[in-house]
Parts: sequence; C-alpha cells; structure tokens
Amino acid sequence: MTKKSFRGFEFQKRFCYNTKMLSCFLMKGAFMKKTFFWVLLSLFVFSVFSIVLPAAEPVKIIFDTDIGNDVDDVMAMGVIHALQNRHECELLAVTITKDNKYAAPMAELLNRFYGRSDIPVGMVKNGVTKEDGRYLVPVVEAKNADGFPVFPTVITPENSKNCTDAVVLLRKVLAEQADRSVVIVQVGFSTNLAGLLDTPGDELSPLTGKELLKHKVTYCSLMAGAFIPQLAKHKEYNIACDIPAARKFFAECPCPVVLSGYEIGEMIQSAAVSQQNGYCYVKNHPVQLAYKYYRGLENDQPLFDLTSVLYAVRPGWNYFGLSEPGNVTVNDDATVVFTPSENGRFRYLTVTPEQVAAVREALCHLASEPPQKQNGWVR
Ligand SMILES: [Ca+2]
Repeated sequence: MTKKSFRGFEFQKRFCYNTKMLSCFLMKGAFMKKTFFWVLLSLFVFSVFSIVLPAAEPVKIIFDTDIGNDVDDVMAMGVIHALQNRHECELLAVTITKDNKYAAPMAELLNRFYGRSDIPVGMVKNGVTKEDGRYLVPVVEAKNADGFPVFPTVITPENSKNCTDAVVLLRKVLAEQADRSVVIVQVGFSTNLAGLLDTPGDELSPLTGKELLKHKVTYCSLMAGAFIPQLAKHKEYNIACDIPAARKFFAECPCPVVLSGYEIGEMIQSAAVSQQNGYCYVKNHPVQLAYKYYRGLENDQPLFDLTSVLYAVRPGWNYFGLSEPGNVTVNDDATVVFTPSENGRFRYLTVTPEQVAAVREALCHLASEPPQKQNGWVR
C-alpha cells in the first residue's frame, strides 16, 4: 500500500468511524427520548392510579378465641401476625371466651413473641371450659435451666382476673373505629358477642352493643357449626359449649356472618412435617411447643380456626367458595340448620380439592413465619 492510498484508507476508516459514532449517538438520543417518554408515561399512569386506586387498607380484626382448648387458636394467631407483617391486617384486640387463668397470659405471650405486646387482651366473665387443657400450663409456665420463664408476660395466671372484661373491651375498641371497618373473627364460643348484644349505651359509646355490631362491623367470620348433610347431627364444639350464647348470637347478630363449618377444618389439615421443621428458627417457639403438648409433633392437625382468619383477611383470594345466603338456627342439642333465604345474613364456606391444597399450603407457611421483630423477652 502506497503512502497516498494509506492516507485514503485512513480517511475512509475515520469517516466510517465518525459516521458510526454519529449514528450511534443519534440512535442513543432516540433511545433516550423513547425511554424518557415511557418513564413519563409510567409516572403519569402510576400517579393517576394512585389517586383512583388507593393501596388496600389492612383489615382491622378483633380475634375472639377460646385459646387453650384446641391448638388451632394458637396457630391462627401466628397466621394473623404473619398477615400483619404484610400489612394485610391489623389486630385490634384479643378477647377470650375460655374462662381459665392461663388463657390471657397465653394470648399475651404470643402477641409478645411476634413483637406486638401492646395489643389489648380481654377476658370473659363467668365463661365456660374452665379446665386447664393440655398446653396452657406447660407453655405459660415453661422455664429455662436458670429457672427464669421462657416466655415472660405482664399478664400472669395470678393477675389475669384483673384483665379488662372482654365485653367492655369489645365496646371500647368498636367505639373507636370508623363505621363498617372491623371484621370480628370468632373461633370459640359466642359468650362474648352474645354479651355485647345485651349492652346498653354507656360512657364508651352512646350506641348499644347491637348498634355497635351493626355500624362498626363489616362482617363476622366464625368457626362454628357444620353444613354438609353427612354432619347434620354433628354437635360442633364451639356451639355445644355455650348453646344459649350461640342461639342468641345467631338470632340477633345484625351484621353479615360467614361460617367455616366443621367440615372445612377437617378437610384442611396441617402436615406434621411443617410442625417439626417450620418453627426451628428459634430455640423455644410457643406455637410449636403448644402443638407438641396438644397434638404431638408427629401428628397432623385440622386447621379449623385458621380458615376463619384466612377468609377474614383475604376474602377475595378464591381460597374458598361461598354458599348462597341464608339463615342459621341453633337447636337445643347444638345442631344447626341452614335455611337458604335471599335476604339471609349467613353464608358458609365451601372448598374444592384444589382449594384444599392451596389453603393448606398458605396456612402452613403463614403459621410458621418468623416474627419481623422481637422484643427480647423470648429466652
Ligand atoms: Ca378455637
């Protein structure tokens, strides 16, 4: 190659390079413009939808429980706390229908374990099922090798009789909430809610208990009754333990009620393997310990109460089907009768085999999810 042809080649090469750079620059500019356009459009759409579709508010829950009888109440509290970690619900209060001095410490112990020791706990007055049951005493009284409690609590078996009356706490919490903003999850007896129905207006609220239920509560999610023909004679425990309260509540409750019947929990059982392995992120886990004393870690457990929590917080997730509306009457022998009615306030849950699998998976994960924060009281 001559010097001249080399220069010509160099010029050609440089020209090509400059042209390439220029086209790159122009393309980059176009790309930048395009990107900028899409960013602007996304921001616009986002801001419009932020105004039109505000973020879903957490579901405000009151958890009314006979904690200390079956262990599913304990697991249900684990589910509530896991859903609160996701900002899907807010636990306003726990009200207890098991009249035992270890029940309120157990509820506080769980709230404290999940970092929410300030949630108020109310105790039933003159309630039923006074016996200790299988797990309350060994969990509440659990001690470390140094003799200190594994799960220290402010409410103790000795002072739990001084807890706020559950009916008073229901009135107080409901009075403080906006209209139609609360879901009551009742997974024990109807003692407290029947008591609430009887209350007149007072210094907490001019509204009667019935009016508080009507105005403040969106609906009640109950684990109670049985709704398949094969269980027509079944005397479901939550009804049978306080039949007068159930009859009163079912007859007079002014707000809608969704029922998880006995058949739902029976169909949806936790896997024992979840209990054996899912809770091992901490040396002493109160849910696992209660399960061990009640059911034994090698055994499966029906997830009765957990289904009522799941429906209350995620009603639109297609975990369950719903019956047609109707009315429910409670017979003297604790059996229930559902009568379809267009204007009925009651519906009950149904499940397909596919839904059983999905609900079991969701509940096993949620019940065993680690707390987001701990307050250092678990040793
Ligand atoms: Ca229960």
